[in-house]
Amino acid sequence: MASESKLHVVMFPWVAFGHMIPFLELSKVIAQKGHRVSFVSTPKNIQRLPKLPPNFASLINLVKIPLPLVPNLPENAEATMDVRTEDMPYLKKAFDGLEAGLSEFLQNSSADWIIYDFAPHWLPPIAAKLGVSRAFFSIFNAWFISTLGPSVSAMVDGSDPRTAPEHFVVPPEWIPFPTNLAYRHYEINWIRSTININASGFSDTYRLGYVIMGSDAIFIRDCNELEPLWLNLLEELHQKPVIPVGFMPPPAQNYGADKDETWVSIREWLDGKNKSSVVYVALGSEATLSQNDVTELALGLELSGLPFFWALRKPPGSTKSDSVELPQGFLERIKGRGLVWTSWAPQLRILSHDSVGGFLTHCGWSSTIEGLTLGHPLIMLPFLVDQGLNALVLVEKKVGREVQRNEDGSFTRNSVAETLRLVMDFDGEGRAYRNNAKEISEIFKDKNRQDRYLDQFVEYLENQRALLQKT
Ligand SMILES: *[C@@H]1O[C@H](CO)[C@@H](O)[C@H](O)[C@H]1NC(C)=O
Ligand SMILES: *[C@@H]1O[C@H](CO)[C@@H](O)[C@H](O)[C@H]1NC(C)=O
Ligand SMILES: CC(=O)N[C@H]1CO[C@H](CO)[C@@H](O)[C@@H]1O
Repeated sequence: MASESKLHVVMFPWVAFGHMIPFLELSKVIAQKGHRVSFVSTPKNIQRLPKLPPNFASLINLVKIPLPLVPNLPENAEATMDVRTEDMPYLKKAFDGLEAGLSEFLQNSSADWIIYDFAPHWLPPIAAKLGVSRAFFSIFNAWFISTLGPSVSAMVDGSDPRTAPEHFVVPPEWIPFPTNLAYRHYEINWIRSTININASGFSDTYRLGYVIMGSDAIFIRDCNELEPLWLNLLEELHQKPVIPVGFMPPPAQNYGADKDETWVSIREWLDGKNKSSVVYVALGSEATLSQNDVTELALGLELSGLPFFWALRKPPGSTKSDSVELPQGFLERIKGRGLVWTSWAPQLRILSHDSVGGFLTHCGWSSTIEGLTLGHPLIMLPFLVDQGLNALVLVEKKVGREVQRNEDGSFTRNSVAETLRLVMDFDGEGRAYRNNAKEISEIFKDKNRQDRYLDQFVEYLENQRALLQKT
């Protein structure tokens, strides 16, 4: 490619590792096609990113902009993993303070494109004034974004009665095709935290609506082979081109090094188990489980009689006084059969081990993609906004079962154990889930198809920019 047609693309993710990692993966895709990338975040976040392979080091410029201090935000907190759920609004407020630093950077960078996340509602007008093309990159799928509001103006305005939290218990009426996608009553508080204005001064839907409104395009981690109606709907609702980038299945190098000490000890444990017998249990890094949740989940795993590997990290920013405890005697009773792992766990490595045969997951979109890429049936236990909707779609696709919750949202050890047994059964229902998960994994791991999405995405960046520069 001629050097004058090289693009300079600026990437600006929200400060959560679940967002920064897919933004970084997308940066590599752009850089691989010979374009220049500036990846912008705060110093401590840049420092904690996985190391770039040497061939990318000169193509991806890691740009550090210091996070301003705001009252109530714990010292040194720069990412969601550093703060408790209730402190999240202060992190968003600090994030908004990156405006001055990023503007200065953009003024000086002669960027062609800036690709950003849902949070920086102030950014599109700044970029537009500088003549930089703009896109929102959604790490969430099309059904979640489409159900948040009938239009960008409704999302920004917030006064449309159809977008009041109570209305989300039935499928939104702006969805023109039959669907069962709606929040359960106990999930209303999850959606409330997305819709309500918070200490950051803006609701998440306001942020998202504004960001989409000011964008030239929406890039999204989704693809036509799974649920095509929602991608078309998203385009219609928001009147913006929607370009799916595919699932971006995790690359092999993310599986961790073979000789890595953590992995070696986990692998040895897994090697001692029968094929497809182990349940991998991980509920994501964002949800804060209550003491009751942890107790019932633990006792449910115990009751199931199944071998399990439980990646159980302390909730973000937790102190000794608010940390949760495993039931008394639990660790001794499950010794040999189950393993509770309290530090970082190489999820992809574990999921790809032969002994693992099922995934007890919160149904976050990234984890869902990882589980299904490896063809595992799912035991679903959602905890946050988009996760409940993901579970509904996955239940309909019969790739697993959701743990039944009571009306108040609590769940019991018995419902955990029963769901585990049904999904992990080698015969009957379990066999069907396993086969369906294997079948659907073909879409996720079809490298040609997924590469085609990424090629088309980069072509879009190139062609649109060329068009804009001509006019
Ligand atoms: C702008 O770019 C010039 C030349 O690369 C550099 O010397 C200057 O420090 C930059 N200013 C800012 C604010 O980044
Ligand atoms: C593996 O399966 C066999 C046959 O069902 C069983 O006897 C054995 O105890 C299992 N091994 C482990 C480690 O669970
Ligand atoms: C500081 C503040 O306003 N926090 C609120 C943010 O939103 C959640 C969910 O609606 C409330 O529970 C908090 O009190």
